[in-house]
Amino acid sequence: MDRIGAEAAVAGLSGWSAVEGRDAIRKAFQFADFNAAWGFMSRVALKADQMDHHPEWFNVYNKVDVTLATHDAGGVTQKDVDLASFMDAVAG
Ligand code: H2B
Repeated sequence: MDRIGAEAAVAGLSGWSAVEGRDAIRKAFQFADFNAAWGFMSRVALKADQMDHHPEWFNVYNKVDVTLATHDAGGVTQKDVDLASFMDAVAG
């Protein structure tokens, strides 16, 4: 899959930003509590596995910090935009 780059990717997304020093995008999600954060992660995990496209993420209680890049492409592709859009829809 072709690289589109972080800047182009975030232009069409809400709340996502380009990571410094690497072609990747990130967003900090915040939920009401751990239950809501884990529910989000569970739904995203199933989708990510279906897509064979997996997030880098870090969870502390109600916060989930997500970084997306396509490792095979060495940067951001449409797959990252698609997964980011899914995450935004699931997060509500
Ligand atoms: N996830 C992400 N984010 N980027 C990839 O390039 C990628 C992946 N490649 N998940 C997949 C798995 C690949 O390693 C397997 C072998 O299909």
